[in-house]
Amino acid sequence: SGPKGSGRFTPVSWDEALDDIARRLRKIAARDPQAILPYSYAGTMGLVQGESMDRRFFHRLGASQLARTICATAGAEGLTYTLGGKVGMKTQFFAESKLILIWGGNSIASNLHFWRLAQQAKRAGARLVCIDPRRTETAEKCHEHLQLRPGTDAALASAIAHEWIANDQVDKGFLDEYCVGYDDATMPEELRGQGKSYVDYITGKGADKTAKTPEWASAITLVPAATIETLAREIAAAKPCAIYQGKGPQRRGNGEQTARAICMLAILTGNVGINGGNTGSDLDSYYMPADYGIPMPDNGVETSIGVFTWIDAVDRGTAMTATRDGVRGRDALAVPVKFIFNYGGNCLTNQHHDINRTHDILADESKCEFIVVWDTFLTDSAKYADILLPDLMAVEQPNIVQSEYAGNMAYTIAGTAITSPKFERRTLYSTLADIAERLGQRDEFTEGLDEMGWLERLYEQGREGDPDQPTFEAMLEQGIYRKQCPEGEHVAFKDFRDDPEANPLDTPSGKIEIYSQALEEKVADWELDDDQFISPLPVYCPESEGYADPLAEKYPLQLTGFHFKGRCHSSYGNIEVLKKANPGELWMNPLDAAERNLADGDTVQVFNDRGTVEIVVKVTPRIIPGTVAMGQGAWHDADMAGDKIDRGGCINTLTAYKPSPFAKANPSHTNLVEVVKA
Ligand SMILES: Nc1nc2c(c(=O)[nH]1)N[C@H]1C(S)=C(S)[C@@H](COP(=O)(O)OP(=O)(O)OC[C@H]3O[C@@H](n4cnc5c(=O)[nH]c(N)nc54)[C@H](O)[C@@H]3O)O[C@H]1N2
Ligand SMILES: Nc1nc2c(c(=O)[nH]1)N[C@H]1C(S)=C(S)[C@@H](COP(=O)(O)OP(=O)(O)OC[C@H]3O[C@@H](n4cnc5c(=O)[nH]c(N)nc54)[C@H](O)[C@@H]3O)O[C@H]1N2
Ligand SMILES: [Mo]
Repeated sequence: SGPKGSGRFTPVSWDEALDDIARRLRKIAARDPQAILPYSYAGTMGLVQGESMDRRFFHRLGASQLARTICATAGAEGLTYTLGGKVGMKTQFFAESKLILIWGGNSIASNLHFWRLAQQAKRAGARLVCIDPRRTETAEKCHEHLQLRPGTDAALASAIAHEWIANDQVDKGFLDEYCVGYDDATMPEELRGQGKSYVDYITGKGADKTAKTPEWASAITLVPAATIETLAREIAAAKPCAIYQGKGPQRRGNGEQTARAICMLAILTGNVGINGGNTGSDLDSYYMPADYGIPMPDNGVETSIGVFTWIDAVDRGTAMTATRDGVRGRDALAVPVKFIFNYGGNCLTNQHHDINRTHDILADESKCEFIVVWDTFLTDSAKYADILLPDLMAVEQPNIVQSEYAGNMAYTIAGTAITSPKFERRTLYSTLADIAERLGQRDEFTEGLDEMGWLERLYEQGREGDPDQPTFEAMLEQGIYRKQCPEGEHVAFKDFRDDPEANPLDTPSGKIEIYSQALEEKVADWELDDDQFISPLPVYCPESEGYADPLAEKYPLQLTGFHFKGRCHSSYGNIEVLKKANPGELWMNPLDAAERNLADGDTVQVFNDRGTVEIVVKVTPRIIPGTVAMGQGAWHDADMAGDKIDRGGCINTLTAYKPSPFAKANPSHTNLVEVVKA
């Protein structure tokens, strides 16, 4: 192949390719198998596609592993300390809600399951309020839309809390019985009387001596103080009230804190665990009782790192530590990554941050020695492959897929190939079996089964957990099997609300931890940058590269992203008809456009120290002044041997590789840029 990123390849036969892959695997495994990183992604799923079979193959080799998913890492990790690991483990019933806040989620474009529930509530009389820097498709359909400056949600939440505390509107009974750290009386004993409780923070008796008044928040969020006061009154009066938190607010440099701060509003009003209320976090779905688990050999690896930090494992390797980089299971990473197997993902470059930086790291072949990419399209990530393998499309191979994010209706889909394989493309499983053969492990990997054999075995095993499930043959015939959550919709945390002694949360105290001592202890010896911050309380902290960062003098516009209606990430981003219907655009407020002499439809350059994107500007009051926005997932299109200007409009040319403080998650929506006419 040509240089990394060039996209030039020389055709070889499957035998040559597989011989080469097997030889490299053998060589690297002999040195240390943990230098091998299987990095499969969200492109495809199921029992014989997706990451399951490749995990089985690589676990046997002793390859390394990544922890957690990329979608809501910061939020989920943060909330674990407040609400425990059960967060969002249930769906939620909104029909009784009087008021629903849709906070940083564009559910019409990206999460229809929630929108269905919100509409049911709306028809029954609920008021919908959307909180987003953009007037999204969802905001258009709500009764009210509050535009705030991105990354400042925790300040807004704190000011609402301030109003309730000042006007005696919190649910004190709930806070006393179910929570730790609201006021001195519910603080851990040794911490009382030190100004460390949540009330102390809000009322200005804490370390920063600042009352979190609506005026204070207004200067930060750009939401008028009177609007904050009205919203506070409205939430307090609406019983029950639900706060649905999308993934936008937590996909940021201060995401862990923000997710916790928004949940405080549900906690303070005692809306947790009741019909029509919720925890203030995201939703989850009902899953099939059947367990189709693929037998996974033990890879004997003790460490894992956050999925976003894979590039550090290439670049800095064993310099990655527990207290600086969040390495789990050991003080430091044992071995740097030397071999990447990227299947069904565009996360080497297009979907990962700071593409130009990643390009330089991957181009240095003394770091990562070998990359295999396996996709159905020539994506930007594919251009970094040493060997690029063509897959069959999902509909061209047999598979069984279990439900994802399907709300209260779980499903299983079974399918057989609709055509015979065309051209030289091959399936993952049969090819892994051929590589295993070259490593002398075919029988251990396949157990003598082909794809249909595995599907039947795993499906039948799952049937033991769900007697209603049709037989394998009937399933192949009918294609889809659905199962309604037996309780209709769950009420999340209801068991805890009904009997907190018998059903404690899995936080250290068993209660909701507004003040988290566990978090405080965990990070006591962590090394953070000066502009990063972790607090045991859900406080507002400015973001690194937020509006208040001194860098804003050079790059005065905040750039925030969103999941786009015209694509699923980068998937379908190359389909011309979809691009025509959903053009890639940079949203900019008329005030910011006037300052820069820009008109709607102009081609502009969006840039910062990391790179430059060329894109068409959409001048619209639907975005708050001072902030610009573009959908994530557009196909990166730059001459990487030349000017590196990305004419495809991919936001990850501009995003920072700066893992969030303690989840070490992707701060995708937190960036500073400037914009000029191209
Ligand atoms: N800036 C920014 N970056 C982000 C995000 C953000 O909000 N902002 N969001 C992040 C999130 S939440 C996610 S989940 C990730 C998603 O990132 P990815 O998982 O990389 O998602 P896609 O870009 O859709 O890439 C899926 C790939 O799988 C391929 N594929 C599809 N079907 C098949 C198949 O049958 N076989 C094979 N072999 N390949 C197939 C597609 O062609 C595509 O290249 O992006 C993350 N990146
Ligand atoms: N059509 C489509 N649907 C998808 C996807 C897709 O790519 N395309 N991806 C899927 C996946 S894997 C995921 S993870 C989900 C993600 O789905 P969402 O939860 O919708 O996540 P985002 O699009 O990142 O952010 C949601 C909203 O947050 C806003 N936002 C950004 N920053 C802030 C902030 O600081 N404060 C507030 N209040 N709002 C902010 C954005 O403007 C956006 O409207 O969507 C899934 N659904
Ligand atoms: Mo995601």
